[in-house]
Amino acid sequence: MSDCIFCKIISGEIPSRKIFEDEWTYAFMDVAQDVDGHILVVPKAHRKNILDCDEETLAQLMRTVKKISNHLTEKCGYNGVNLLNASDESAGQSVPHFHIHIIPRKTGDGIDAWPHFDGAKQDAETVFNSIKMQ
Ligand code: DGP
Repeated sequence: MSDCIFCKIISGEIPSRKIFEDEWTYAFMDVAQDVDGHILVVPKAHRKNILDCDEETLAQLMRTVKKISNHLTEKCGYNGVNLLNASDESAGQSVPHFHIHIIPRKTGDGIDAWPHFDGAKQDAETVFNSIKMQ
């Protein structure tokens, strides 16, 4: 997509710190500098988020996420990762090109990468009945 920041990063029109690239996917350092090693993994094909992403593209994206996660833990001294994604503006997505955030983690690093919720507003049974699939 011509006006998409991440499409421009993939094509090289906007520079990036590339971590990995294959036929399907591109991974690069997030510009935020909010935590050490913050990486974004994106499909080369423009998809907005998980909701419009076809299964093959999604499978390739997650394959790269795993490859990088294993690289971080096996070669770079990290113990684990947080994987984060916002799909839709309602969920906080700010760049409308599908991306998985990888946050590399070390035991005892003190990083708080888990969202803090305010508590459920409805009882669990009501919500369960409205969202169950079968
Ligand atoms: P999200 O809020 O989940 O849609 O995350 C979007 C991320 O994209 C955010 O952490 C900052 C990052 N980002 C935005 N513009 C650029 C850019 O031009 N270059 C890089 N490397 N990252 C960007």
